[in-house]
Amino acid sequence: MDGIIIKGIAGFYYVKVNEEVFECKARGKFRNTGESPVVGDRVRISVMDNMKGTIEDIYERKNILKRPIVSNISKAFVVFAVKHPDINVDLLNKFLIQCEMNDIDVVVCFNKVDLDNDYANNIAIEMVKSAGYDTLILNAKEGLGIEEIKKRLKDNISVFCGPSGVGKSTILNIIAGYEAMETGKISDRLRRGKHTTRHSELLSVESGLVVDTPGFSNLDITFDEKQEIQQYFPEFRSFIEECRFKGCMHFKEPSCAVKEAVEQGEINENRYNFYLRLLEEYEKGGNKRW
Ligand SMILES: Nc1nc2c(ncn2[C@@H]2O[C@H](COP(=O)(O)OP(=O)(O)OP(=O)(O)O)[C@@H](O)[C@H]2O)c(=O)[nH]1
Ligand SMILES: [Mg+2]
Ligand SMILES: [Zn+2]
Repeated sequence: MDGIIIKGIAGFYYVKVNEEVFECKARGKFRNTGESPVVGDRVRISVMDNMKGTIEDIYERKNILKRPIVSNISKAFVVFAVKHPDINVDLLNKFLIQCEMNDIDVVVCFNKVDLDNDYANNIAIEMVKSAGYDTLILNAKEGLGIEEIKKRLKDNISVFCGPSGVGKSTILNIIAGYEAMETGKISDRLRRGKHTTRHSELLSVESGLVVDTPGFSNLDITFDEKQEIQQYFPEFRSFIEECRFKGCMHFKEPSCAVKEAVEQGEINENRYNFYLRLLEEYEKGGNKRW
């Protein structure tokens, strides 16, 4: 039978097959190959009795995220609050880059609009929309935007990510219909340490699977080569072909269609400046880390 690992605790893997969950051990061969099953893996299992089984094979992964370790993510809900905490635009851009690198579909959620009457003029929202990302406005406390999230969960393995305190777990609990995740004060007080010590679990919601993550205040991203960076800016794509020079880095080259698009306001300036900073950091850092 084929299924998906939704939880792993102390050497046991819980594998969902249709609506049933089997408690499985991994075959010894995985220990030898160093390939260990992770949450999100699509696996082939053999079943004994009592809903117990053995993982025989792990199918090839589409991607694998490190924090938390989850594979085969198809959609990311990148959640920020318009206020409390304020938006860290660099961090938001880093989340977007990370999703592009892993071939993950992005939905950017701006939560807590009840705290800011002027959110319509928020430059971060404007920036994300202009880059072409699916963007949702939320007030999780009042349930605003929740239906839009539900629609997007269907048939995906999704991840909720973003800084601490923006409302990720609050949103997930509303969708799950029960307190699947702890929220608020406790989570705020203990911050990151709290979730990282716990196992991650895929929750079944709206005919999809979803995993909550602890809030990150920073992300490490590394690039293998400089030319790669521009690929992670989807709004550059249609212009890149128009640049005069093949291999244009859209920096100082003449007749660069990307730079022209920035001047014309067709590419958001903050995004372009962020791109330039990535280039600069890449060239500086011998370890290609920023
Ligand atoms: N005003 C307002 N507060 C909200 C809204 N959504 C969530 N909150 C509050 O924000 C606080 C943090 O919410 P959580 O859901 O715990 O945030 P989180 O993103 O899961 O945080 P971490 O688990 O630390 O990463 C809680 O006190 C929530 O009640 C909203 O739409 N408006
Ligand atoms: Mg949380
Ligand atoms: Zn160019």
